[in-house]
Formats: sequence, C-alpha cells, structure tokens
Amino acid sequence: MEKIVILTGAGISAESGLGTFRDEGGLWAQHAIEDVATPEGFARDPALVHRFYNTRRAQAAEAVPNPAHAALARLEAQHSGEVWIVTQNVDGLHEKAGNSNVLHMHGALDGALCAACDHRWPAPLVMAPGDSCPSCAAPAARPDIVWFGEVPYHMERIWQLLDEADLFAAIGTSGQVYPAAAFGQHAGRAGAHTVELNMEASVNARDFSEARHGPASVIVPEWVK
Ligand code: BV8
Repeated sequence: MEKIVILTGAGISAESGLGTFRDEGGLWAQHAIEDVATPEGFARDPALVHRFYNTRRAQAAEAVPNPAHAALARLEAQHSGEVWIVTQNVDGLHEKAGNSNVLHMHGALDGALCAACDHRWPAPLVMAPGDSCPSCAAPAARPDIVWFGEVPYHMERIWQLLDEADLFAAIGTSGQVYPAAAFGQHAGRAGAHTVELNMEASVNARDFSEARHGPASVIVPEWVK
C-alpha cells in the first residue's frame, strides 16, 4: 500500500489569511526571531511573547481551511494506503479540514506547556506571564510551541515515516528551518518519489525530483485530483 508523507509549512495556510514567516511583511518582518521564538526571548520578555502568540491564536481560531487543506483531507479519506501530515504549522487547519494523521513537529497554538513540570493542557485563548500550571501550580505556563534551539516533537516517528514513504511532498515551506528542511533529501535517499508544491522554488528545491509552483489552493487540489 502506498505510504504518502506530506510536510507542510506556513505557505499552505497563507490563503486562509494566516501570515507566513519570510514573505514580504511576514511574521519575522514584524518581530525578531530571537525575541519571540526562542526560550531566551521568552525569559527576557514573556509579555511580548505571549502577545505574539495570543494574536496568532486568535487569528488561527477564526481561520478556515482553504482548498489546499481540503484536498489533503480528501487524500487521506480516499487513498487506499496511509497518508501522514507532518506540519511545521501551529494552526489547527489540517484538523479543521478533516485530517486525522497529523504530527505537529513545532507544537500548536491551542496547547499550553508548564516550563516547570512539562504538564500540557489546552491553551486558553489569552495567556499572560505568571499563568499557573493546573498540575504543579508553578507560575510557569508557556505556549506549547517548539522554539529555535528546542527539539521538535515526534522526531523518531517522523524519521521512520520518511524511511517508509513511497511518496513525499513538501507544501508551502521555504526549506530554511531544520530538521524539516532535510526531510526531502532524507525521503529521496530512502527511495521515495519527492515533490515540492510551493509558490516558488524553495532553497532546497534540488532535493526534489518534481516541482509544481503556484498558490497552494490551486496546485494542491490539482496534484491530489
Ligand atoms: C533543532 C515556532 C535540534 C512556531 C519555529 C544552522 C544550520 C542548520 C540548522 C541550524 C543552524 N542554526 C540553528 C539551527 C537549527 C534551527 C534552524 O533551522 N535555524 C534556521 C533559521 C537556520 N532549528 C531549530 O532550532 C529547531 N530545533 O534544530 O533542535 C534538534 C533537531 C533534531 C533532532 C534533535 C535536536 C527548531 C525549529 C523550530 C523553530 N520554531 N516556529 C511558530 O511560532 O510558528 S520555526 C518557523 O519557521 C515556523 O515554525 C515555520 O513553520 C518554520 C518554517 O517556515 P515555513 O513554514 O517554511 O514558512 P516561511 O515563511 O519560511 O515560507 C513560506 C513558504 O510558503 C515560502 O516558500 C513561500 O514562497 C510559500 N508561500 C507563500 N504563500 C503561498 C506559498 N506557497 C503556496 N501558496 C501560497 N499561497
């Protein structure tokens, strides 16, 4: 049975109105990465980091899946083999579209994490410095997001999926953040057919044997058919 593994990045959610990171006016143009997406930034100014994620959590709560997300949900429902989505995105749009095999390697906006005891719980829409952990009561609640320098979630399972994939697709990612940026090369070397679906060629386009360029809401439904 053909196993399909799909990596998604911010580009797949752009047409749902959620900002990407490195496009013109993107999230990293508004905030320095080290200030809002590192543990050091959170320690330095937790209020700024909570504001950054509160804004994105509210936007994600309102966002609706676009035809690219819907096409991947159709693919999982119709494909005879397994379909897995490994997403760098922290919005819940793949689940809203109907996919169930979704691995959030960079965490999720709807999750909260205790920096003191590692307890996880559903995040409130608004978080603030000093929010306490419902388990250990420490005032150490943070967004359950993987920041730079932190180890992404589900890595063992992801490498295994990449080793077993017959088809690997990367959708809407600039290929600049590791370890996700290495998945295309890894899957290709393990024997998968690799395809990149993106607005334009990513920095690691050479890792893919096929490329389709254009807006995700157009090229992903065409690719899924
Ligand atoms: C780790 C938090 C160790 C969530 C994020 C030097 C060399 C190599 C690596 C490193 C290095 N120095 C440091 C590192 C490691 C570092 C890293 O890669 N840094 C980079 C900047 C060099 N990585 C880490 O620290 C990671 N941890 O390495 O731990 C380890 C690893 C493995 C095993 C054990 C230990 C942790 C990385 C996670 C950081 N957290 N964000 C959040 O706030 O959202 S990363 C951030 O970038 C987001 O998560 C985002 O998902 C991710 C990738 O960005 P993209 O999704 O690709 O978005 P981007 O805007 O860049 O691109 C959008 C693309 O879409 C564009 O190509 C555009 O053309 C396209 N597009 C736009 N519109 C559309 C479209 N396509 C189609 N249709 C459209 N409409």
